[in-house]
Amino acid sequence: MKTLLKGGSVVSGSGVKRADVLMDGEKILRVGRGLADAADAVQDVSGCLLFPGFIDAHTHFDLDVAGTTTADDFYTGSRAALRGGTTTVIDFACPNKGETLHHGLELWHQKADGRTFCDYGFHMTIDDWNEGIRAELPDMFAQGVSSFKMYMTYPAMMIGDRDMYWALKELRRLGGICGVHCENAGVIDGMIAERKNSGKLGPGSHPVTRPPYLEAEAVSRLLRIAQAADCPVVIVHLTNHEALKEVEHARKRGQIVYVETCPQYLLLDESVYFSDDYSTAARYVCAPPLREKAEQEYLWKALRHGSIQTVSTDHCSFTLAQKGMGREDFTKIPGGLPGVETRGELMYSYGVAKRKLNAAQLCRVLCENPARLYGLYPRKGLLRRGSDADIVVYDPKASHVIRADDCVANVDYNPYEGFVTAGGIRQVWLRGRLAVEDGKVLDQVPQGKYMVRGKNSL
Ligand code: DUC
Ligand code: ZN
Repeated sequence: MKTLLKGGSVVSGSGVKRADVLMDGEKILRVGRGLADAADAVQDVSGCLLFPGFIDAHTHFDLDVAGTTTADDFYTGSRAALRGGTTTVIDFACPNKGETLHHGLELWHQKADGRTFCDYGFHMTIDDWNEGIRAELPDMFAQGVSSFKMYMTYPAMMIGDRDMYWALKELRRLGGICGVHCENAGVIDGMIAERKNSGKLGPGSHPVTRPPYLEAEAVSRLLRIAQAADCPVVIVHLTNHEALKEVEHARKRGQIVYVETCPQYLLLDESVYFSDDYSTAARYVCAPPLREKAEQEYLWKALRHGSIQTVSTDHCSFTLAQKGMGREDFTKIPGGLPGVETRGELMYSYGVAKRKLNAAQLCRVLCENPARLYGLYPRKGLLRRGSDADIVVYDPKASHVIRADDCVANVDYNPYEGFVTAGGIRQVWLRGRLAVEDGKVLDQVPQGKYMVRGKNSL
């Protein structure tokens, strides 16, 4: 079955050009003009932009956090992703300390296989370092896991400087890439204890105890460790200009450093934590926290200049009832925000329509760069002959208001409630099948495939 999307403009990381797209089964057969004769079915997408399916390289579905489990599992989270134009997610497999990487991978396959509406892959969390884990790494690559994650905070997952150094050295040898959560755990612990001792237990203490300079310190330390290991790294969910400065220093020294940020750091700010209403404040608790409003423009500028390469969501959703767990103690609020359903429209609306990010730059940060960085390119991340026919048909003339009630993620609030979009997603095609139309997920049964990923080519 050959389907033609006719009359649109195809967006790539290098520009926008008028072209039709002919799909044949799961793949793109041709991109060009005058292809109608070859098609069995034609869809008129005049006036629309055709993006490669968005890739969200940072989700947490079905993850146990702070004594509870994320509201979205692979079924609900990936359905929300697809509705938001994300045709591939890369989630973080997370073995507990003491467990093997293979156990973590098997567990994540159990959570995701047959239950995921979009295509998916896994990063592997390294929260221990020993000869057993070293020996497991080659088989991770063989099983399509070419990217890893380490934490410099959270006692359950953090790994010390020495082990991080050894792990990075080994990843360098094997050609892997590692994302790192950068915050200074020790000083944050000290600040939390002080806050608790003085009886300041509300959500307003959350940003105060995780200041931006302690993120910058961890970025700086990580980058020196990466220098010692001679290994490229990814700073995940970077939030502020001091942390960016540390990245610039390392790049000047000749290091390869990739940076990810998230819509919440581009569009929301810390003022929400100081609301008198607990529920209003708690719903925004995530780590690192939202920052001062002034930080947003630094991040947008870095996106325009290409010093930030990817925008992912860190989707880690909890219902308001779950967020209620920290009413007496802010450290018990499960950390994380939903975002997988709204990233594409928000980034177009507030980046392209309002902040001089152009469509090609948007394509780079949502599609092409994550595809290259995480070994999915050229199967994903671009629209050309032979690539998967994952396509977002974006109508720049549409507009709607973001409302939790309209969303399908399994969560009863939306951090972007009331935000107005510039344009909207009209259709989402997943490997040649129309999967979403006008906000409705058409697939009744999960169709997502596990992606065996190769190595970084960014
Ligand atoms: N930060 C969060 O807020 N939640 C999940 C993991 C993370 O790093
Ligand atoms: Zn995360």
